[in-house]
Amino acid sequence: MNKIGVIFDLDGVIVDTAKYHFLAWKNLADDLGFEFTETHNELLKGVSRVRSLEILLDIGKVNISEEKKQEYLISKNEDYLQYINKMGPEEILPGAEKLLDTLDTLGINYVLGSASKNAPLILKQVNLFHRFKGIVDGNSVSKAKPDPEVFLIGAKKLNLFPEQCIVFEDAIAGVEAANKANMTSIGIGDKETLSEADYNFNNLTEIPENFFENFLSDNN
Ligand code: B16
Ligand code: MG
Repeated sequence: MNKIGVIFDLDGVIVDTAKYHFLAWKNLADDLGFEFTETHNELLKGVSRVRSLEILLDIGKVNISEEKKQEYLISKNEDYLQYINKMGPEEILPGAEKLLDTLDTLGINYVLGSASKNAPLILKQVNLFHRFKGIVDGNSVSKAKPDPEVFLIGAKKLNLFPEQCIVFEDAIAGVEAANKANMTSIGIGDKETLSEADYNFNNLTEIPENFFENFLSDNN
Protein backbone atom coordinates (compact mmCIF):
# COMPACT_ATOMS: atom_id res chain seq x y z
CA MET A 1 0.00 0.00 0.00
CA ASN A 2 1.20 3.49 -0.81
CA LYS A 3 1.82 5.59 2.22
CA ILE A 4 1.81 9.04 0.70
CA GLY A 5 -0.88 11.24 -0.82
CA VAL A 6 -0.92 14.56 -2.63
CA ILE A 7 -2.98 17.71 -2.07
CA PHE A 8 -3.18 20.21 -4.92
CA ASP A 9 -4.01 23.88 -4.67
CA LEU A 10 -6.07 24.95 -7.71
CA ASP A 11 -5.46 28.55 -8.81
CA GLY A 12 -1.81 28.96 -9.79
CA VAL A 13 -1.06 25.22 -9.72
CA ILE A 14 -3.61 23.41 -11.92
CA VAL A 15 -5.10 26.45 -13.73
CA ASP A 16 -4.50 30.19 -13.81
CA THR A 17 -7.77 31.74 -12.65
CA ALA A 18 -5.92 34.72 -11.10
CA LYS A 19 -6.27 36.58 -14.41
CA TYR A 20 -10.08 36.24 -14.23
CA HIS A 21 -10.18 37.24 -10.56
CA PHE A 22 -8.16 40.30 -11.63
CA LEU A 23 -10.62 41.31 -14.36
CA ALA A 24 -13.61 40.93 -12.03
CA TRP A 25 -12.01 42.79 -9.09
CA LYS A 26 -10.79 45.52 -11.46
CA ASN A 27 -14.36 46.02 -12.70
CA LEU A 28 -15.48 46.57 -9.13
CA ALA A 29 -12.60 49.01 -8.43
CA ASP A 30 -13.46 50.90 -11.65
CA ASP A 31 -17.06 51.21 -10.44
CA LEU A 32 -15.82 52.46 -7.07
CA GLY A 33 -13.51 54.95 -8.80
CA PHE A 34 -9.98 53.83 -7.97
CA GLU A 35 -7.13 52.07 -9.77
CA PHE A 36 -6.55 48.35 -9.18
CA THR A 37 -3.37 47.01 -10.79
CA GLU A 38 -1.93 43.54 -11.50
CA THR A 39 0.56 44.22 -8.69
CA HIS A 40 -2.36 44.77 -6.31
CA ASN A 41 -3.86 41.52 -7.59
CA GLU A 42 -0.80 39.59 -6.34
CA LEU A 43 -2.00 40.34 -2.79
CA LEU A 44 -5.22 38.40 -3.43
CA LYS A 45 -3.64 35.13 -4.56
CA GLY A 46 -4.59 32.22 -2.30
CA VAL A 47 -6.68 34.54 -0.13
CA SER A 48 -10.43 33.97 0.48
CA ARG A 49 -13.08 35.96 -1.40
CA VAL A 50 -14.12 37.95 1.69
CA ARG A 51 -10.52 38.78 2.60
CA SER A 52 -9.84 39.75 -1.04
CA LEU A 53 -12.65 42.31 -0.88
CA GLU A 54 -11.28 43.75 2.37
CA ILE A 55 -7.81 44.11 0.80
CA LEU A 56 -9.31 45.75 -2.31
CA LEU A 57 -11.33 48.23 -0.22
CA ASP A 58 -8.19 49.06 1.79
CA ILE A 59 -6.31 49.78 -1.44
CA GLY A 60 -9.06 52.17 -2.56
CA LYS A 61 -9.46 53.55 0.99
CA VAL A 62 -13.18 52.87 0.66
CA ASN A 63 -15.43 52.47 3.70
CA ILE A 64 -18.76 50.71 3.15
CA SER A 65 -21.47 48.95 5.15
CA GLU A 66 -21.58 45.17 5.70
CA GLU A 67 -24.67 45.06 3.52
CA LYS A 68 -22.85 46.75 0.62
CA LYS A 69 -19.92 44.32 1.08
CA GLN A 70 -22.26 41.35 0.66
CA GLU A 71 -23.68 42.96 -2.48
CA TYR A 72 -20.18 43.45 -3.96
CA LEU A 73 -19.14 39.87 -3.11
CA ILE A 74 -22.11 38.60 -5.09
CA SER A 75 -21.65 40.92 -8.08
CA LYS A 76 -17.88 40.25 -8.27
CA ASN A 77 -18.51 36.51 -8.28
CA GLU A 78 -21.19 36.77 -10.96
CA ASP A 79 -18.75 38.74 -13.09
CA TYR A 80 -15.94 36.20 -12.42
CA LEU A 81 -18.21 33.26 -13.32
CA GLN A 82 -18.76 34.68 -16.80
CA TYR A 83 -15.06 34.04 -17.46
CA ILE A 84 -15.04 30.64 -15.70
CA ASN A 85 -17.97 29.42 -17.77
CA LYS A 86 -15.87 29.91 -20.90
CA MET A 87 -12.90 27.86 -19.60
CA GLY A 88 -11.90 24.56 -21.20
CA PRO A 89 -9.19 21.87 -20.84
CA GLU A 90 -6.77 23.99 -22.90
CA GLU A 91 -6.38 26.16 -19.78
CA ILE A 92 -4.84 23.40 -17.67
CA LEU A 93 -1.33 24.59 -16.77
CA PRO A 94 1.67 22.84 -18.39
CA GLY A 95 2.74 19.66 -16.62
CA ALA A 96 -0.43 19.24 -14.54
CA GLU A 97 -2.03 16.39 -16.48
CA LYS A 98 1.27 14.54 -16.84
CA LEU A 99 1.78 14.82 -13.09
CA LEU A 100 -1.69 13.38 -12.41
CA ASP A 101 -0.88 10.54 -14.86
CA THR A 102 2.34 9.80 -12.95
CA LEU A 103 0.45 9.70 -9.64
CA ASP A 104 -2.17 7.38 -11.15
CA THR A 105 0.56 5.07 -12.42
CA LEU A 106 2.18 4.98 -8.98
CA GLY A 107 -1.21 4.42 -7.30
CA ILE A 108 -0.86 7.61 -5.24
CA ASN A 109 -4.19 9.28 -4.39
CA TYR A 110 -4.68 13.03 -4.68
CA VAL A 111 -7.27 15.55 -3.51
CA LEU A 112 -7.84 19.25 -4.07
CA GLY A 113 -7.19 21.81 -1.29
CA SER A 114 -8.34 25.20 -2.58
CA ALA A 115 -9.64 28.43 -1.04
CA SER A 116 -12.06 28.82 -3.95
CA LYS A 117 -15.78 28.24 -3.50
CA ASN A 118 -15.89 27.77 -7.28
CA ALA A 119 -13.32 24.95 -7.31
CA PRO A 120 -15.71 22.10 -8.30
CA LEU A 121 -17.07 24.14 -11.21
CA ILE A 122 -13.57 25.08 -12.42
CA LEU A 123 -12.40 21.45 -12.28
CA LYS A 124 -15.48 20.38 -14.24
CA GLN A 125 -14.85 23.09 -16.86
CA VAL A 126 -11.34 21.76 -17.50
CA ASN A 127 -12.52 18.13 -17.29
CA LEU A 128 -10.39 17.12 -14.30
CA PHE A 129 -13.08 16.85 -11.60
CA HIS A 130 -13.52 13.07 -11.89
CA ARG A 131 -9.80 12.42 -11.36
CA PHE A 132 -9.62 13.71 -7.77
CA LYS A 133 -10.37 11.38 -4.85
CA GLY A 134 -11.84 14.33 -2.95
CA ILE A 135 -12.37 18.06 -3.09
CA VAL A 136 -11.75 20.44 -0.19
CA ASP A 137 -12.70 23.97 -1.17
CA GLY A 138 -13.78 27.31 0.24
CA ASN A 139 -17.18 25.84 1.11
CA SER A 140 -15.69 23.13 3.34
CA VAL A 141 -13.57 25.27 5.67
CA SER A 142 -14.25 27.76 8.45
CA LYS A 143 -10.71 29.14 8.53
CA ALA A 144 -8.84 30.35 5.44
CA LYS A 145 -5.17 29.67 4.58
CA PRO A 146 -2.65 30.20 6.26
CA ASP A 147 -4.74 28.18 8.70
CA PRO A 148 -3.99 24.50 7.99
CA GLU A 149 -7.68 23.43 8.15
CA VAL A 150 -8.11 22.96 4.37
CA PHE A 151 -5.13 20.59 4.15
CA LEU A 152 -5.96 18.70 7.37
CA ILE A 153 -9.40 17.91 5.94
CA GLY A 154 -7.59 16.86 2.74
CA ALA A 155 -5.44 14.40 4.73
CA LYS A 156 -8.61 12.89 6.23
CA LYS A 157 -10.07 12.43 2.75
CA LEU A 158 -6.85 10.65 1.79
CA ASN A 159 -7.00 8.52 4.96
CA LEU A 160 -3.46 9.58 5.75
CA PHE A 161 -1.60 11.32 8.55
CA PRO A 162 -0.50 14.91 7.73
CA GLU A 163 3.19 13.85 7.62
CA GLN A 164 2.32 11.52 4.73
CA CYS A 165 0.88 14.34 2.59
CA ILE A 166 2.64 16.42 -0.05
CA VAL A 167 1.10 19.81 -0.86
CA PHE A 168 1.54 21.73 -4.13
CA GLU A 169 0.98 25.47 -3.59
CA ASP A 170 1.67 28.75 -5.40
CA ALA A 171 0.80 31.19 -2.58
CA ILE A 172 2.76 32.18 0.53
CA ALA A 173 -0.34 31.65 2.70
CA GLY A 174 -0.76 28.16 1.25
CA VAL A 175 2.85 27.14 1.86
CA GLU A 176 2.50 28.42 5.42
CA ALA A 177 -0.70 26.39 5.86
CA ALA A 178 1.01 23.21 4.59
CA ASN A 179 3.99 23.74 6.90
CA LYS A 180 1.69 24.36 9.88
CA ALA A 181 -0.15 21.14 9.01
CA ASN A 182 3.18 19.26 9.21
CA MET A 183 3.05 18.29 5.54
CA THR A 184 5.74 18.43 2.86
CA SER A 185 5.30 21.75 1.02
CA ILE A 186 6.15 22.21 -2.64
CA GLY A 187 6.25 25.84 -3.77
CA ILE A 188 5.25 26.36 -7.41
CA GLY A 189 6.45 29.72 -8.73
CA ASP A 190 9.03 32.22 -7.59
CA LYS A 191 11.58 30.55 -5.29
CA GLU A 192 12.35 33.78 -3.40
CA THR A 193 8.66 34.45 -2.71
CA LEU A 194 8.02 30.85 -1.64
CA SER A 195 11.27 30.42 0.30
CA GLU A 196 9.45 28.72 3.21
CA ALA A 197 8.56 25.72 1.03
CA ASP A 198 10.42 22.40 1.50
CA TYR A 199 10.94 22.13 -2.28
CA ASN A 200 10.67 24.73 -5.05
CA PHE A 201 9.87 24.44 -8.74
CA ASN A 202 9.01 27.17 -11.26
CA ASN A 203 6.13 25.09 -12.62
CA LEU A 204 4.84 21.51 -12.72
CA THR A 205 6.88 20.57 -15.82
CA GLU A 206 9.99 20.72 -13.62
CA ILE A 207 8.97 17.92 -11.23
CA PRO A 208 11.48 15.09 -11.78
CA GLU A 209 10.13 11.71 -12.98
CA ASN A 210 11.29 9.92 -9.83
CA PHE A 211 10.19 12.63 -7.36
CA PHE A 212 7.47 10.58 -5.64
CA GLU A 213 9.35 7.29 -5.76
CA ASN A 214 11.87 8.84 -3.36
CA PHE A 215 9.05 9.63 -0.91
CA LEU A 216 7.58 6.15 -1.24
CA SER A 217 10.86 4.48 -0.39
CA ASP A 218 11.29 6.89 2.58
CA ASN A 219 7.83 6.10 3.94
CA ASN A 220 7.61 2.36 3.40
P1 B16 B 1 -13.50 32.21 -5.01
P2 B16 B 1 -6.66 28.74 -4.64
C1 B16 B 1 -8.02 31.05 -4.46
O1 B16 B 1 -7.79 29.81 -5.11
C2 B16 B 1 -7.47 32.18 -5.31
O2 B16 B 1 -6.06 32.08 -5.42
C3 B16 B 1 -7.81 33.50 -4.66
O3 B16 B 1 -7.34 34.58 -5.45
C4 B16 B 1 -9.33 33.59 -4.49
O4 B16 B 1 -9.69 34.80 -3.83
C5 B16 B 1 -9.82 32.39 -3.68
O5 B16 B 1 -9.44 31.19 -4.34
C6 B16 B 1 -11.32 32.39 -3.51
O6 B16 B 1 -11.93 32.15 -4.76
O7 B16 B 1 -13.89 33.66 -5.09
O8 B16 B 1 -13.66 31.47 -6.31
O9 B16 B 1 -14.18 31.51 -3.86
O10 B16 B 1 -5.34 29.32 -5.03
O11 B16 B 1 -6.81 28.51 -3.14
O12 B16 B 1 -7.02 27.52 -5.45
MG1 MG C 1 -3.24 29.15 -5.45
